[in-house]
Order: sequence, then structure tokens, then C-alpha cells
Amino acid sequence: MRRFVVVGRPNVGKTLFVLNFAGFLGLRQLEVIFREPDERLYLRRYQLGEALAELVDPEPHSTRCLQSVLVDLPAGKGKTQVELLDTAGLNNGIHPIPAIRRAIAQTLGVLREVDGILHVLDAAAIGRGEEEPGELDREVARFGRLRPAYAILANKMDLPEAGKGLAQLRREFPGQYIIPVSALRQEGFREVRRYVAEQR
Ligand SMILES: Nc1nc2c(ncn2[C@@H]2O[C@H](COP(=O)(O)OP(=O)(O)O)[C@@H](O)[C@H]2O)c(=O)[nH]1
Ligand SMILES: [Mg+2]
Repeated sequence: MRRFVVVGRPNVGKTLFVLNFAGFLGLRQLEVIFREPDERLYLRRYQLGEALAELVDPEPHSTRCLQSVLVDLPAGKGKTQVELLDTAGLNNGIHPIPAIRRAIAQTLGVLREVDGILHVLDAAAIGRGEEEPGELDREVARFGRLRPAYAILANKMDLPEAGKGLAQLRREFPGQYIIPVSALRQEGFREVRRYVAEQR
């Protein structure tokens, strides 16, 4: 089974992307495996709507451990199973809250183990000038290019100014494969599905 990790700064829409992408692929019931930074595992079953209500949060850092969801993708005539790993947001510098520090360290560790990286950025915030694709995102991009699969998801394309943010991302990461998406509206998901399914 291949593993794809979803990374990016807090609040860019990683969790909403993972859950809605699972829904887009036809899952209505989700089994989410939580892996705590101390490696404890537990599993919870959700209806998709319940998972969205509980796991997506307007406050940054609601995701404090690795949350994985197994999805089936089309592969030739059959299907292939892929593990999507949702992660705690990455921050510049050292976060004051120990639980968040541990979660970030866990995210960095898992980047080395996975087959693919989906790097989510908030194109709308970038377009509004509230955020720049900063040093941390450039570092993820440098690291990502060394991995077997690496794509940038320019998220929140449903919001005004996101087009401007997308153009900025294309300038910032020339030659890099960038998929514009809206995790909220499930836009761009066919392209993401094709990309993830192609990597093997
Ligand atoms: N308009 C819009 N809002 C989004 C989109 N993706 C995420 N959000 C919102 O951004 C906030 C953070 O989302 P979340 O998935 O928890 O971000 P995470 O910290 O990266 O996991 C929530 O309020 C989401 O509803 C999107 O594509 N469009
Ligand atoms: Mg999250």
C-alpha cells in the first residue's frame, strides 16, 4: 500500500481536503486511525459529516497527531488502496505548546517514510497578501522534490484573490506541478485523484 502525506502550514485546509477527498472517492463512513506522537494508536469510525464537524476547525492546530484514512483509487481495471495521512500544521520556529511541538516533529519524521507528499497552501491568503509562501514552504518544496511524488495543492480557490495567489505560487515554484483545488467545494479533485493514482 502506498502512503501519501498531506502537509502544510496550519489552517490551509489539510483536514478538510483529506475528508472531502475521501468523500469524493465514495467513502461515506470513515475509519480514522490516530497515531499520537508517542506512537499510541487508536481508531475511530465516523460518518463523513461527523468527521467534518469534529476534525475541521477554524482555529489553527486542531490536528495534533497523524490521522490516517484509507481510500481506494482506480488502478487499471481494479483498485489500489492508498493511505492518506493528515498532519499537524508546520510552523516556522519552535512552537510554545509542547503537544504541538511533538506533533510537528512527528510530521517531519513521517515525511521521510512516505511515497508521496501533497503540500497544501492557502492560495486565497497568499493572494490577499496575508501570507507569503515562506521559508518553511520552500523547505518542504526542496525536500518534496527529492521524494518519488510531490505536488502542491493551491487550496481555497473558491475565495476571491485566490487566482492572484495561484499566479504567485506559480512564480515562486517554477516548473513545479501545482493543482488548484477547493477542499470546500471538491474542485480540482479529479486531477488530484489522477495524480495520486498514477504514482506507483
Ligand atoms: N473557503 C474555503 N475554506 C476552506 C477551504 N479549505 C479549508 N477551509 C477552511 O479553513 C479552515 C481550516 O481548515 P482545516 O481543514 O481545519 O485546516 P488544517 O489546519 O490545514 O487542517 C476551516 O475553517 C475550513 O473550513 C476551501 O477550499 N475553501
Ligand atoms: Mg487539520
